[in-house]
Amino acid sequence: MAITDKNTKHKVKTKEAFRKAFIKKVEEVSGEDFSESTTRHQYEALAELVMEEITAEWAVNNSRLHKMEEKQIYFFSIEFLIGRLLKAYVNNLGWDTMVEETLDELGVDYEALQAEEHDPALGNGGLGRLMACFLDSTAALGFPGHGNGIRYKYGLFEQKIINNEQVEVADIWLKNGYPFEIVKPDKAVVVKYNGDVRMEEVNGKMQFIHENYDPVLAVPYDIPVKGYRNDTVNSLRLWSAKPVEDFDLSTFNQGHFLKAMQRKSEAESISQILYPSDHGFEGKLLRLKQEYFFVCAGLKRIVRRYKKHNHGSMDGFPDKICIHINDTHPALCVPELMRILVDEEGYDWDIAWDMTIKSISFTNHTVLPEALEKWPIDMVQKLLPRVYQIIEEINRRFINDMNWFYPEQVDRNYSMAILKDGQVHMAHLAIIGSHSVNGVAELHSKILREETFKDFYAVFPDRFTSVTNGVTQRRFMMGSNPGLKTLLDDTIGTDWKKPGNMCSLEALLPHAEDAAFCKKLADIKRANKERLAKYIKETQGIILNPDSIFDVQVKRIHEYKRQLLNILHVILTYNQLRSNPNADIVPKTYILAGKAAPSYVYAKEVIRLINVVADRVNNDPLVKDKLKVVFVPNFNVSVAEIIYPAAEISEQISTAGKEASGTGNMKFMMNGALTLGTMDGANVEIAEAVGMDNIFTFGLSDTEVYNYNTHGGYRSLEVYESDSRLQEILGQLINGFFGESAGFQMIYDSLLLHNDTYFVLKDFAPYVDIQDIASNVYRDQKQWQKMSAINIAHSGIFSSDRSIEDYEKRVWKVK
Ligand code: 73E
Repeated sequence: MAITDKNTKHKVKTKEAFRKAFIKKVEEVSGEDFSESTTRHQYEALAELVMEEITAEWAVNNSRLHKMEEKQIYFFSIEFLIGRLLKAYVNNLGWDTMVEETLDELGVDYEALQAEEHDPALGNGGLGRLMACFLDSTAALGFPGHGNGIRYKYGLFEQKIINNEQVEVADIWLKNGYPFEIVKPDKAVVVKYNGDVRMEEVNGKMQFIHENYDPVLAVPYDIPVKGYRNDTVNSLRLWSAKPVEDFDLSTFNQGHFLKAMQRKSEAESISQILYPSDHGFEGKLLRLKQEYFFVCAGLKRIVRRYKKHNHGSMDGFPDKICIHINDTHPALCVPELMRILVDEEGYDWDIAWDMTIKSISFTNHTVLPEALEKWPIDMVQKLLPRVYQIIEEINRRFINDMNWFYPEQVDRNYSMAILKDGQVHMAHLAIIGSHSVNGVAELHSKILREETFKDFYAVFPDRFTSVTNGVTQRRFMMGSNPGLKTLLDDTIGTDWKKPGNMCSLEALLPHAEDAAFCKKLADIKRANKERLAKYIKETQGIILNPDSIFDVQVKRIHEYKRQLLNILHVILTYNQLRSNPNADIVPKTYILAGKAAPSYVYAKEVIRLINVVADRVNNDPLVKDKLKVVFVPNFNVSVAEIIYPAAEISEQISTAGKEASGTGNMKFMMNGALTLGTMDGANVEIAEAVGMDNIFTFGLSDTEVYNYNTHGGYRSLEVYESDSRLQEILGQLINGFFGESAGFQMIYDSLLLHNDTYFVLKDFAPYVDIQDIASNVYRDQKQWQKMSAINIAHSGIFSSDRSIEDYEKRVWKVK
């Protein structure tokens, strides 16, 4: 599928040409002699050069796309957590050596130059980052696949830790402009909200007229997605909301200045801010507006382009277009595509429905009930009157069909309704309106089939499938761990770097026994640990011991992810060291990071606890170099790229059955960290890949958790009463041990009074045991490095290239 079009115009071909072009560009952007230029100017110059090169290829790709020769995939997602792009572009262009050497010769600090790029935080965590990895892999494999989302003015907040607490600061990422987007005002479209729907008979056919609506302009900004060393350049299209007329002149002229201003800011508010909560569903009107905004604008452009190249007809649309919806946030694609086909294109309902289902596929990302979207019916009805009518009709026909086919199952049929209890159930809409529904890891997909959507599975068994998540090795290993990349090249050759070929890393297996190889692997890890230690010293003033084990848990802060279990174990170790300062323990550094949703009070308490414990432990001379705890503020993609390569233990300790997949687990693994985790999400598949000897697993299984939750039988108080370690630790949470004002009653109550929903106490003893086992293995460095090598060797299946190939085979069938 790789694009082989030879029309691509490469501008910069040699190192000498690059050197000249760079100096010239720096002088252009700065208006100064090169010797006077700042890092900012150098960054802007390199960004411009890269964009000039890529846009030349992009134009060729876009003209191919306009011809509609191949089936196109469109990822509809409310989040795209793309991270910094400059280095990724340079690497994908194959410019890395040229750029590194030239900048070095010119005395330019390439790392500092990259740090000038504001890391766009247009996502909360795994769900948004997955889309960015998928875009990278789609382009690397030469598939035509594009993103469609929102260009938030403010990304996810910046996290500061002040007095041990999370403080949120606005993320003004566009402050200095963004060099990698191209605005296309001529491709703006109108999105209609509110108003009335009227029926009118035209030529014997009923037509639906939407009038008195509030129009908002959606303006597209395109970011190129450059494939790894091939000619593919796909697009990420992000929509920005503007008033239809920049200023409502007629209102203004009538003297209503404030009203005119209000209209403008109401329109702009739609793409103002990313909702900062992953998993929590809020039911806010603005969020619903956002969901319809990028769905409506995205579909409009896709349909326009399709019709333009299909003689004005929508026939054959599902053969050329895949609309892939990332969770339920874009589920309005179902009624919106129906509206276009029925109202605008005049198709009969049944034909339109068939086309819609064939076009749309749906990925579910969570089974947490609090994340399942349900909108109040009256809100949808008022904001999207025509779309709502269509949802009603979809629901009516679905229930009719069900009652016809399964007359004896009226209760079950009703439980699957899209409209019930005064709410629109978005997951039901997404399942009913698409031809493919998948979970993001085997275990998660099983839970979808057997629990969450079991009634749907009974009715549509063929619709359900599973595609395990993956991550792009180009960013999270080759780009962020160049030492490891070079070692792998030197050991097994360079073939493993070809897109789609990462499984050939298995050639590494024989070297896992080789002492010389393992020594090199250990040296690389050591260098990466020192790099992270340097970053932490510079940003937080904390000095780490690079001889200690780096044990890392970085991800959003959530009760089900159980950062609490981690920190309770840290307190245990601290207590042990206090009572026996000379205990023979393997020195350990616990590194945690992650943001909590601003309104998630409990998660913020956990952040405070981690920081309070860190303060206490790090300042106690008794523990010396044996124990350190660091909470790294403002975890984002760029910080992640420094942390993963330095990790030795990857903490993946969610309550079994709760983490749909996890993707951090994969990023750690490909950088040689050993997983210490529960049998949850993709951890299960990591265990399968490396074998139980090369992973540290512990804790309740998903079935045990399920049984406790459905049949009862768990009493956290009993666990507490039988474990003196827990009695001491939980006591310290509320008895002033961590300082007069540092009590943690809320956490204490959740564990004992509210019966510990996430089984932290139940899994505590097995967690302590497995931590001890891991520490003991670490004493045998030969064994540890061997396990690390085996993990790297088996990490190929967790490349997002493999995920995309699975989607292609199981869902989109582009070929
Ligand atoms: O397990 C992760 C998964 O690896 C899951 O929790 C996460 O998606 C990742 C990628 O598949 C996720 N995020 C959300 N739901 N699941 C979510 C929900 C609402 C808003 C924002 C994000």
